[in-house]
Amino acid sequence: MKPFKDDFLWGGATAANQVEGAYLEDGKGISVSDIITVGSHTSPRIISWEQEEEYYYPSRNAVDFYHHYKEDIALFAEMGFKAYRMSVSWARIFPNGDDDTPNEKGLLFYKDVFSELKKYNIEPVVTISHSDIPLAIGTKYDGWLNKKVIDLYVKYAETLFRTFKEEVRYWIPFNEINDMFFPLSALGQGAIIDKETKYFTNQKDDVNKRINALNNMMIASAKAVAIGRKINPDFHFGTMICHITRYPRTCHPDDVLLVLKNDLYFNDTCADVMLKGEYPFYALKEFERKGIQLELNEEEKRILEEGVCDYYTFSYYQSISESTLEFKDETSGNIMGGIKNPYLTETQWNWPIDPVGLRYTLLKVYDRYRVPVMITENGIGCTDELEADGCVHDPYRIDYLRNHLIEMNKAVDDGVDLIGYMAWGCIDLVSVSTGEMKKRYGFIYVDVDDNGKGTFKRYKKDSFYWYKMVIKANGVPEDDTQK
Ligand code: BGP
Repeated sequence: MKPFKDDFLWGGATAANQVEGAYLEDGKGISVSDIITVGSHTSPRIISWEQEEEYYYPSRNAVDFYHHYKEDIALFAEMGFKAYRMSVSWARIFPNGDDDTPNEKGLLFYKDVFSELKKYNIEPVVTISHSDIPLAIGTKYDGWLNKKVIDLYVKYAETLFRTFKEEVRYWIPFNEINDMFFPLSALGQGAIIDKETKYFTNQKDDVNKRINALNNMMIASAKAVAIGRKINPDFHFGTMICHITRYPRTCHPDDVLLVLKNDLYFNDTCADVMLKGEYPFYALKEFERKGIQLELNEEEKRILEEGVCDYYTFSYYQSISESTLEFKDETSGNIMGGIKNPYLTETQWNWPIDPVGLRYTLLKVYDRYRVPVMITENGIGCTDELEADGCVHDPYRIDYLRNHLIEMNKAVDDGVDLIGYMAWGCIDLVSVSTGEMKKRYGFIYVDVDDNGKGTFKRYKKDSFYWYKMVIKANGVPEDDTQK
């Protein structure tokens, strides 16, 4: 493998609601993620509007990063991380979303996290909103449906920009903003509350509301970007797209067309708006066909044009196959599944494993946008076994990562300007789709189970040593079997 750029940002990624815990500590308000129960691969998570005590709410404790951050960051540093992608919990800074002044203790926590990262020269890559909205924004304002929330977000973002002007250079306004194309994200991302919805994975849906909420999020992002650039011209702002790489299941022209249209609509609409500054024609047409009335005035169009991002980031877990023809076998996946692809294997959670799809995606997005690209999520969720001697042997994770890094390297050789790679869930964390702990992504094992029971002690997995070696070599070495 050819080495990556000298300043390549090797690192890992997490999100506040999946690692921090301490959900009411030091003045934090309740977030939407705090009312969603644990589920499993086969039983859906419940949105518990009354917050019944018999349920377990995994985000409330998560892996207690709030009290372990020094130890965790020291472990990231031991692996040689150059960057750490994390998110700020909005409700830690503005507990109700609309408070007059920010919660100083919340700001102090992140100040401490950033100074700990600085100690080890780890560059923070900060997501401003990663499925972690104060619940009050949902109950009081109807979430992102309400244009007043644009100003609440901008105030929150501006508070972060001013407070952490020196500490943070890389910002991501929203995690996987295009998830809003899927009903699953109405509550978690959009804070759209419908009390008739019980199951997180089966939300009562109104596409018109969801797309307008998304529109407001993109306006808020553009406003924040423009303000941020004035505060510090060295800030970088990245779109963050959940890229569901799609293949036609057959070469029937109808299948090829279906995939092209879905790729444009679901994968490219938001990045087009956030990097090119206007809605693409194909999305406007699709909104019209779906009967969506987009509330976007001339002033807001100008805001979108002025607040464009400057780098492209995306999550990549798998590809899916689609067809207009009947196929019975299905697979699962991040946000959505597809038809089984006979050329691919799958994870325990039935997500297809497709390293070549990562190279394909990198080529596609770089060709389309011609801005630096960062992979901000990639990884495999598996059950791990903690042995009596404190070891975790996870060759399956090493295989997944190795194969993806090899393809990523080929994409760089193809000419893609790739600036960083953040392995998702570099420390075990709560799964979004199932709420489980046993769906583990980390290089670091955390001893806590699906019901929050355990010592919360950290253990290094075999993949910890492997990733350390990869970072040191600035790529996967020829013989990567040595510790
Ligand atoms: C992405 C989210 C992450 C993360 C990941 C893995 O969509 O941005 O927060 O959770 O998916 O998904 P899961 O947790 O369901 O395994």
